[in-house]
Amino acid sequence: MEDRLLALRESVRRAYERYPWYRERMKEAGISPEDIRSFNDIQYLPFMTKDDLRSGYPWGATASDLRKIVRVHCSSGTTGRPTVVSYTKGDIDRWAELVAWCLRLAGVNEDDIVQVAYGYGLFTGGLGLHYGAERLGCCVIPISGGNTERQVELMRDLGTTVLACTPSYALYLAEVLAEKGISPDELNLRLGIFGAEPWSEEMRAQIEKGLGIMALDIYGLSEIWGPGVAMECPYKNGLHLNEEYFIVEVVDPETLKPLPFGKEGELVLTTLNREGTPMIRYRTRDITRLVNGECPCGVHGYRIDRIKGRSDDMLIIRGVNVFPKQIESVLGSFGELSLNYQLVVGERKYLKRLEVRCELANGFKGDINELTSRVSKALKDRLGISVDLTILPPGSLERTAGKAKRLVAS
Ligand code: DLL
Repeated sequence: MEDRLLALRESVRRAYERYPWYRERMKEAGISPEDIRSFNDIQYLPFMTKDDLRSGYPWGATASDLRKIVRVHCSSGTTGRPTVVSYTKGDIDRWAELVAWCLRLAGVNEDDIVQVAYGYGLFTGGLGLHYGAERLGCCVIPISGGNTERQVELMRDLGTTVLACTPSYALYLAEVLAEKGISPDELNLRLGIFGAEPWSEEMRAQIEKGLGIMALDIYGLSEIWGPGVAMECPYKNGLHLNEEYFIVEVVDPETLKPLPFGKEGELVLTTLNREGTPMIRYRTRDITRLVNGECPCGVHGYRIDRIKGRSDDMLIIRGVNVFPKQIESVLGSFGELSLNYQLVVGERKYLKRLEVRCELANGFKGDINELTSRVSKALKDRLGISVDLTILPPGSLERTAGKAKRLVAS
C-alpha cells in the first residue's frame, strides 16, 4: 500500500481508537478503519467539526497519552468554550518542518531576518512561524504583535528582511512608517508572510506599495496544526499544500457531498501525520476551491485558491450573500480611501440593512459627497444590493495588531 494511504489509515485508526465520540460516529456510519482501501473511501467517513472539539473540552481531542503531550494551543472562546489542540514532541518537530517548507516555498532562506509579529501564546501564529523560521536557519525576531513603535525601530535597526503578521497589521505598520516619514527604501524588508484572516488583492497591492515588499498569503487554523496548512509561492498562483501532511477535499457546505475539482465550496482537511490531535475530514468552514494546472515554481500537488471567507462570516442581506472581502476589494479600488473598514448589520422598516464604515486616506482634498456616491454605486454594482456608506476622517477606526474585527455590533 502506498505510504500516504497507509498514513491515512493510521490516522483514521488513531481517531477511532482514541476518540470515543468519533468511534461512535464511525460505527453509526457502518465503517471501520480497515474499510479504508483507497483515497476514494474517505468520502464514507464522518466529518469532524469545531463543536466536537468544544464539547470534548478539555482533552476530548487529544489522541495521545497526556504524558506524551508537550504543548497545547487553544483557539479563542468568543463563541463558546475554547478548543484545545495538543502536540506531541514529534508533532512540534513536524510542524516546524511544515512551516519551514512553506517559508522555503515563499523564497525565505537562512540569510533572512524574520520579524514574527503574530501573537505568541495560545494563538498558533507566533510560535508556528517562529519554529518554522528557526528550522530554516533564519534569524528570528520574536517580537509578537503590538508595540508598533518598537516594531518599526527594530525593523530598521536590525535590518528585518521578512515580516510575518496579519495583513491588517501590515497595513497599519505601513501607515505608521508613512507617518514617521520613513520610506521603504530605508529598510531591508523584502517579503511579507501574511495570513490568519481573509484579505483581498487590493489590500495586497496597498501593503506591497506601502512596505515596498512582495506580500504572500499563508493559511492555517489551530485545529489543523496552525499556520502552514497552505502557502503561496512568488507566482501567486494559489496556495500550495504539503501532501505528506494533508488530504484535501472541497464539499458543498449544504449537502456535504464532495464537489467536482475546481468548484467553490467548504474546505475539508484530514491530517496524515498528527499524533496529538489527528483530524479526520475536519470542516474548516472556509470557502475556497482547488486550483488546476502546474505552478511554474515546480512544486507539485494540490493548491487552493485564496480563502474567500468563512461560511459563518458570510452575511445574508435581503437574500444576497456578502463576504466582507468583497467589500474590502471595492473599497481598495478607491485610492481616496484607507483599507480600514467595519460592517454593521441593522434593520430599517423590517428590512436588513448593511452599513459600511470606512475611512479617508490621508491627504484627501476632494468633495466627500461626490466620493460617497461613487463608492456607494461601486458597492451596489459589485454586491447587488445598496448599502449605507459612512466615510470617516483618516484614523477614525480602531487598528489591531492581530486579526481585524470587521463585523461590529453598532
Ligand atoms: O489564524 C492560524 C494562522 C496563523 C494562519 C498565522 C496563518 C498565519 P485560527 O486563529 O484558528 O488560526 O484561525 C483560523 O482563520 O479557519 C480562516 O477562517 C482564517 N484564516 C487563516 N489564514 C487565512 C488566510 C490561525 N490566509 C481561521 N486567508 C481559518 C483567509 C485565513 N483566512
